[in-house]
Amino acid sequence: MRYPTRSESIVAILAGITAVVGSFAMAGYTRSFVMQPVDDFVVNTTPGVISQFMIENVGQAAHHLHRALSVLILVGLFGVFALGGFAVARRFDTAVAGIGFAGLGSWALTVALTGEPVLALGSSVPVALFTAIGTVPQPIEPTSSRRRVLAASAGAIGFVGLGLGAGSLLHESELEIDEQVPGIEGEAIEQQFQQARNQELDVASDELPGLVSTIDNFFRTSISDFDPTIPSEDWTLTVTGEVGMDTEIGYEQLTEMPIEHRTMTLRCVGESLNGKKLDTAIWTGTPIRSLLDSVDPDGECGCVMLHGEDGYYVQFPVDVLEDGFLAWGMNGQPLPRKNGHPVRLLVPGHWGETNVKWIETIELLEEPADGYWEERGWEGTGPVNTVAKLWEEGVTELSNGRVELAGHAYAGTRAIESVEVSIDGGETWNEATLSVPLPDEDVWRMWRYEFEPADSHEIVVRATDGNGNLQEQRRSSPSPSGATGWVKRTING
Ligand SMILES: Nc1nc2c(c(=O)[nH]1)N[C@H]1C(S)=C(S)[C@@H](COP(=O)(O)O)O[C@H]1N2
Ligand SMILES: [Mo]
Repeated sequence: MRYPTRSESIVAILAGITAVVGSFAMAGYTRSFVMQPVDDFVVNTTPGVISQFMIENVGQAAHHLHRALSVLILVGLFGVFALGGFAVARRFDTAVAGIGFAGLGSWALTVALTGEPVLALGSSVPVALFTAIGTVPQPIEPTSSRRRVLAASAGAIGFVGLGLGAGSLLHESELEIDEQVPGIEGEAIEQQFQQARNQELDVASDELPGLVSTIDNFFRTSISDFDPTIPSEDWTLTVTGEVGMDTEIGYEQLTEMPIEHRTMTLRCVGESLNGKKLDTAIWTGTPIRSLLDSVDPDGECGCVMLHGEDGYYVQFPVDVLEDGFLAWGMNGQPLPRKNGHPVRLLVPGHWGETNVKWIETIELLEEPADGYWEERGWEGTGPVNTVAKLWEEGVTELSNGRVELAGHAYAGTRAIESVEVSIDGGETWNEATLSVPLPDEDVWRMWRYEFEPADSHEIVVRATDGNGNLQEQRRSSPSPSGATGWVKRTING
């Protein structure tokens, strides 16, 4: 054995890069892309303390870090196959053996990772090609060796450009949802939209969401960067575990059940106090209760583990699940992929993590067990904390010189009773105007307050829930069980 030469190393890296791009060209940014299992592995094996730190301090940019690391790992793995190919070619003195080794090896690796034998050609062909480039007999003159590396680099750059283009263009339509979905149109949902529009507070800012968030703006929290693509005809929900016999329901059966539209708010336990992982949509679906008829809720622990097709799982009491809702429509559209297409669970009043997307299994448990986030130190399966938000876009200087403050407040099924605003750092408090509550049991309300500014103001907002409990004043971080404290914002007059 000898160390690879510098030009061999460069060609191997190029092989690695083009292999990842080739897989992307074949699969797009789907769960068949070779990056998915590696990225999920990186994310899932990151210790809880680190992911908690990243979620709270780095935020969205942290995603670029794990993506970059995943690509790096893959470039390394495929590169090693190319280097192995060079070694095999030397050992047996034939390029074909080396090319075969590198090509077959990287094909097998890709199939093992993705389970897609045909799409795996996307990564293995480039590795074989670059191994071929690297195994043609070394020219005697160093300049021509350099020229070869240059040509390989130019080829790789061209390949990367084409591959990235193909990957994003060719698979665009696969990622779109082109399905007829029962019950999402009609009078009932129109009326619900109309009511939400009518009851929205009239605020000066047009950036501030109304009572219903748009699908594009609705936050997304998912353990995987890669949303599952599940055609609704392939979807089933299985109830299993301590239930005697497993039951299974398909999409058609589900959507034949009584259809309801529910306006519901979701909030992620991981968001900062004044964060934006709080949104509301009008969901179309059916209550889950009748599906659980055959289930004995008084089993040993009275708890269930729910599983999503992306490998996500969360555990909470059956009693809580019984009030749940299975949704296949969102704002009059088929449920989008990012929000759980074709079917997700919605649990009234509980933290976002209980609302399993791409739901596939309900497992009745003998004993309680930790869900995905609980294994990582969170305690986010209970009812949400009360919060009144004052986002950046909620502060507007009006043309008459007054300042308008507006925002949203949420307390799950306890509902919002009142919102108070202080413009003097909490010395004195004023009642904000609230939007008329929507009839649904788990929705936010909008609030608005206007004042005459003088110098600078420390604004503080706080909500009281329907039980008469004031929002917790003590500040705490999102982990483990949701941020507490009152939102403050300084305004310079
Ligand atoms: N299958 C699955 N369901 C999931 C998650 C996930 O990663 N996978 N994330 C949960 C979390 S932590 C939250 S806050 C909500 C977010 O729902 P949204 O992405 O539709 O806003 O989905 C929950 N359901
Ligand atoms: Mo969450």
